[in-house]
Amino acid sequence: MSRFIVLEGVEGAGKSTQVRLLAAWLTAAGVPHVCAREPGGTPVGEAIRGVLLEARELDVPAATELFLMLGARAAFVRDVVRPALARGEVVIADRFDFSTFAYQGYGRGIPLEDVRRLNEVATGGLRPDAYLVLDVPVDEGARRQEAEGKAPDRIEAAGRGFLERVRTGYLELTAQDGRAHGVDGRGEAELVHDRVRALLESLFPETFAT
Ligand code: T5A
Repeated sequence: MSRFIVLEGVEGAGKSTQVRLLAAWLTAAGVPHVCAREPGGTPVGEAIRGVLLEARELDVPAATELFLMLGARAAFVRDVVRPALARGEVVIADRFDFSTFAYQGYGRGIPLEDVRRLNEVATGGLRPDAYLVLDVPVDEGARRQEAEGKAPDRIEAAGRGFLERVRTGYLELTAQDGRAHGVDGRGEAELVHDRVRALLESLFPETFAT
């Protein structure tokens, strides 16, 4: 049965790692699925990603950042998410609209009601079945990225205060939304995977119970 599952969290929380582990589990279980990241997931989305993240020299106003994120999302919803759900597949997304609420809303300070309203235009009202919000302290995420040797992208380079606001945003968004579930992102990746799996099995047994 089709499901739209989103992994969210601060930088280095382990989203991409958990998407990979989930995909391997679904493949082994014979569950048809697609995985994609945001911003990105489509040719136009990946082009927007290049502007948003890699062009560190650009002075990008917060509203421009918001509109570009949403521009990428509109293509992602139309070309990746809706077709996969229509085929009866599971969609695993590495970030979706909680990222916009947390980064452009809480982080950049754009009023949340404006972000939500504009996001609605990009998604056409499509909502995930569940958000799994991986939580790690900002320092832990930064340590992991450093260990990986990954240079901070334009948004990560906004500084620690910004990332702390983003984390606070995630915690508040999770507490306010019945579809959002906090997952402790600390500990070995396999241990976090066990938590993610147990949660999905309890939420959607018809799709995820093996
Ligand atoms: N953005 C995005 C917005 O501002 N608004 C939006 O609307 C959207 C959609 C995207 C950027 O765009 C912003 C947010 C971001 O700044 P990104 O590269 O897609 O950038 O996202 P990042 O969070 O920066 O990606 P990371 O790869 O850094 O973080 P992940 O995916 O959370 O972490 P992951 O899995 O790659 O792991 C990072 C490192 O930690 C290790 C991994 O092996 C890797 O080396 N690791 C662990 N180490 C120890 N214990 C564990 N449990 C571990 N899990 C992973």
